[in-house]
Amino acid sequence: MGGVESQTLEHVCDKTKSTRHAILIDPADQTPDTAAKRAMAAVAAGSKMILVGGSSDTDMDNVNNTVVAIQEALELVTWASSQDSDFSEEKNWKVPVVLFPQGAAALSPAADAITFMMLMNSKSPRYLIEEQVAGSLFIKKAGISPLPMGYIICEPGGKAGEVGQADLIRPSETERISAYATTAEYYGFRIIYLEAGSGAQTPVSPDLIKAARESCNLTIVVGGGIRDGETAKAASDAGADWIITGNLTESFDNANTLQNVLTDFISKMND
Ligand code: 1GP
Repeated sequence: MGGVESQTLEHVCDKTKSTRHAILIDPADQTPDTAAKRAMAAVAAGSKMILVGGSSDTDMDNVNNTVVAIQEALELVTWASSQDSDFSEEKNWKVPVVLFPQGAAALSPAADAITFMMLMNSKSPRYLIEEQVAGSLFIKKAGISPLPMGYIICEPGGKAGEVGQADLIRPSETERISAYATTAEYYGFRIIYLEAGSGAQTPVSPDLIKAARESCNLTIVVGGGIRDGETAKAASDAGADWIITGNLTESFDNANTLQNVLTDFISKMND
């Protein structure tokens, strides 16, 4: 494991930062070019990670083409800004591009890292261990950094819950989420991702986030149905370290509009 790999894990698990925002780009929903434009707008707004993945219709081709397009755009703008006399670390464009895969058949060697996850409340061995075993040697060969993560799907769960055959966590099941968070820590995972499902009508409840926060020292990622800064702030106050938005990012075609929306989102989230 080289220095570059562990840098992404350090970046993601950096506890000195206030809650950070990341976007999720689904390669099945947009062309690589549009994905790259949206990623640039998000980074300009202050997003600190780009996740690439989806629950269905992703494959090696569309995932790789999307990751490559985003990496090229980031490299170009990083180089351009380093030529600028105002260049400072605060304006650092090189945020990690991280795979958030549906399985072993949708990976890209061009990614910096991968959420190497166990869908902890899946009823299927496929999502608990089999896809991970199937993808492990590809990940090793490509030199992609694995980010050890417990993925926990809460109600309503959406497509991720259906595809992953999850035994969903209900909003009142605080003890259950505490047990999952504790188990994730005991397994040596560094991150847990509390997922309500993309496009969820209700996001993961602050009570569940708080219960997870009080049960472990892991980095907590929260996503699914978060569309505004106020909702993100409630999740942040409850203990989330990262807020992910997918649909929100994909609802704007104009890069400037998207940048303004996300700038406002991040500012309200950290208010
Ligand atoms: C899905 O949590 C993410 O895995 C993002 O959800 O598309 O609802 O923002 P949204």
